[in-house]
Amino acid sequence: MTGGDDVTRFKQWRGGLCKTDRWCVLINADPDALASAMALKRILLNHAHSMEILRINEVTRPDNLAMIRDLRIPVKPWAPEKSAAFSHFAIVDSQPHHNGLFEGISFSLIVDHHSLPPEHAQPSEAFCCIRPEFGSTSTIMAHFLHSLRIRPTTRLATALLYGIRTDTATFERGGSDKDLRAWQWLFRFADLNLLRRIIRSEYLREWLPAFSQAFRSLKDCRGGGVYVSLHHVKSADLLVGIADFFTKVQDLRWVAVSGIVDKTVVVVFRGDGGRDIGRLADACFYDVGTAGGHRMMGRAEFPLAVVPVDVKPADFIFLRLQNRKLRHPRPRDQSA
Ligand SMILES: [Mn+2]
Repeated sequence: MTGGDDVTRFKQWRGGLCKTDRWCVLINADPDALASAMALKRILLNHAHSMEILRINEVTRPDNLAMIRDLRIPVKPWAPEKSAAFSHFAIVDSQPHHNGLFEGISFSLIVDHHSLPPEHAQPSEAFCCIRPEFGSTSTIMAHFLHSLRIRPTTRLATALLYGIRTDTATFERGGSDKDLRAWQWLFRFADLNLLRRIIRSEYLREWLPAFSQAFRSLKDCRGGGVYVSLHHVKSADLLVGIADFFTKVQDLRWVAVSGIVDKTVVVVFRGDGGRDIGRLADACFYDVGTAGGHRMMGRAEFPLAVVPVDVKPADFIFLRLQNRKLRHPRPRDQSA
C-alpha cells in the first residue's frame, strides 16, 4: 500500500510521542476526513494524553450527519480560542493551505491524499504523508492501522469503508488496487447494516415537503432534460439531494434544480454524461454570476437582484435553459 518507508517513519514517529500531549486533529468534515480522524484517534490511544476531533465547517449533508450519529464520532466545532487547550495539532484529508482557518497553526502531523502544489513545501518539523496515488485518506489510515497490527472496531472499520466509498465514488472515480485492498481488509470488521443505513441517508425528513413542490414544478426542457424550481431554501444541499434523485429516473438526460439561498439564486445541474452539463450551466448563466462544472455535474449561482422585479426567478431560469443556444459560451478554461 504506502511504501514501506512511510510505515517505518510513521512507527518511529509514533514511538517518539509523549503521553502527556494533548492533541487536536482539525478537519474539514466529510466522510473521508471524519473516518481518518477517528483512525488517528485510535492510533494515538496510549500514546497521548488525549485526542480531540474538531471541525472547521458546518455539517449539513444527511449522510454525514447520519455517519456522525450512528458511528458516534466525537467531533466538535473548532474555534481559534480553543487552541490554548492543545499542545499538538494534526490535520487529515486536507493541507494547511487549503483553508484560511488552518493558517497560523503549526501542525505536527499531516496525512492527506490531495496533491501537494510545489509552492507549498512540506513543513519540515511535521510528520507529513501526502500520497495523491491513494483514492482516499481513509486508505492511508487503514494501511497504518494494518501495519501497526491494530484491529479496527466495528465503528471505525465502517467509517473507513464509507470514507473510501465516498472519495472513490464506489471505485468509479479511479480507486486503485491500494483502495481495493484496504476495502477488503476493512470489510471483515465492519457492520454492513450500519454502512447501508448511512449510505441510504440521502434526504432529511424536513426536505420532504420540498420534494412534493419539486414534483409539481417539473417542466420538460428541450434535449431530454427537466427543470425543477423551488423557492427559498435553507441550504443548497437540498437542491443537490433533489437533483441527484432525478438522475435515477430512466431516460431523463439532465436536470436543473433551482432555489434561493438567502439572496442568491442557486441552480444545481446533473446529467447522464451524454452532454457536458458544466458547459450547459456555463452557457445559460455565465453573464449573470458564476457558472460551470464538469461533464456530469454543474452549478450556477447569481444574485437574486439580477432577476427583473416583474419576472419570477423560475421563469427567468427556464427561459435561459430553453434559449441557451442563443448565447456564446465562454471558453472552457474560464468557467467556474
Ligand atoms: Mn479525501
